Amino acid sequence: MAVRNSMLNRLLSRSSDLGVARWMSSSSSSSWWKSVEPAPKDPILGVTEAFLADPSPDKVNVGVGAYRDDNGKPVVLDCVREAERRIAGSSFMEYLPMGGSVKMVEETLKLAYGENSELIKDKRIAAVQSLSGTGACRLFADFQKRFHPDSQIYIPVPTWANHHNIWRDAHVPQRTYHYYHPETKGLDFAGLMDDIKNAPNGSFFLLHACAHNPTGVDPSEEQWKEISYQFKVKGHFPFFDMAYQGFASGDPERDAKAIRIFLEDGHLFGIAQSYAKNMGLYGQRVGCLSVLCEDEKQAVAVKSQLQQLARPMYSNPPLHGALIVSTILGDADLKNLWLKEVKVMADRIIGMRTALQENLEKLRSPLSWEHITNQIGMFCYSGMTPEQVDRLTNEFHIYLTRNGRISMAGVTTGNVGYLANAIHEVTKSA
Ligand code: KET
Repeated sequence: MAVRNSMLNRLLSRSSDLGVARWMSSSSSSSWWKSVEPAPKDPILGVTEAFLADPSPDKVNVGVGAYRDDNGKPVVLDCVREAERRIAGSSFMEYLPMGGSVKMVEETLKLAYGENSELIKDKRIAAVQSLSGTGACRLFADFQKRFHPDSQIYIPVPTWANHHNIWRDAHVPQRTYHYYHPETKGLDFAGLMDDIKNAPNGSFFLLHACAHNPTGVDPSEEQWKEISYQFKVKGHFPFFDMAYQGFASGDPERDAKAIRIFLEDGHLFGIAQSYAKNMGLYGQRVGCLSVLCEDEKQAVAVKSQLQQLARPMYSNPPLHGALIVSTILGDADLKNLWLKEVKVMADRIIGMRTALQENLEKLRSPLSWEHITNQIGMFCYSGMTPEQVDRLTNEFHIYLTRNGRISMAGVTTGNVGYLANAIHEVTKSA
């Protein structure tokens, strides 16, 4: 018996040797990924990579939408520091449920749907903790594909570049709708309304809830009402990406206005929320995807399906950021401190808009820069061409995306003069 076993083993090991030899001769050892070309640089995060690699002491990063204080330093909010202090003793390291922290999700829904929302009480909202705003969008895109496999998504022109990647990777075909008017540097409201009307009934639309990225142009309250009305007529499904709640006006409640208008009109919709910007929790990857349903039964079903999408992707979301958020929002004093700190961030940005515009005017720029203060949120969509942006980077070490978007969060008292001068240099003969 022992002899037979050892013979069998020898045979087996020889046959696997032969298998390896055959594989090695048919394909050189480097062949597995031979067809893989380097991916193109990400238009936003690639800018940070280039900035970090530049040794110049003058360099300025106004690329990625990440808040900096007036010394150009990243900020950890005081409310976050205090929450960290309070949870420091916690030794809870277990998995969260697939849908994430129930407490965090509950508090997050109140921010979007309203503190005393009947919909929350009636349990009509299917909601799960997501990997920040990106993860919420992606989970929704996958959900859309699974349950409306033939649907498309209408995306504004322009939009956050990653929206295209997200719905592409979820295999949802993309259509676009008019949004920004390059001449007026404002909203192309007529074009937007036409596209809403001309889309097939029951289309999915991606809307930026506030502080549109990259344009900084939002519809007015009246315009939102008209948009909502037309969505109702057409039976479209609105999906709100709300990555900047609080960054438009300084008040998260005011920044939820568009959502509240759609709520009043009785829409069913989805929302992606993120704490990256408004709580400065960028790297914690904490956010929420919610889908408003007809009733509790539907919400239970939808939530279970969202969880089923999450399970094979990342199983369950991370704990720490969720704990920070629920600690802050679950405590009246900490929540008030957060609201004050959001306002400080938004106000600093608004101040920098004025400073940048005034500096350009002082330089007697032949162009109008009024749009810098008309636009809101983290970004200024400057109107500079990709070639002008290249000159800013190559000659002045100023880093921004090639669509001319300036992250106002990276502008400071110390660099605004340098930035204005460089912008003037590359645009004055335009
Ligand atoms: N939506 C929009 C509109 C958005 O601008 C961002 C981030 C996100 C979602 C995702 O953020 P998250 O960190 O996943 O919660 N925008 C900035 C950073 C990035 O590109 O990832 C940016 O535009 O610079």
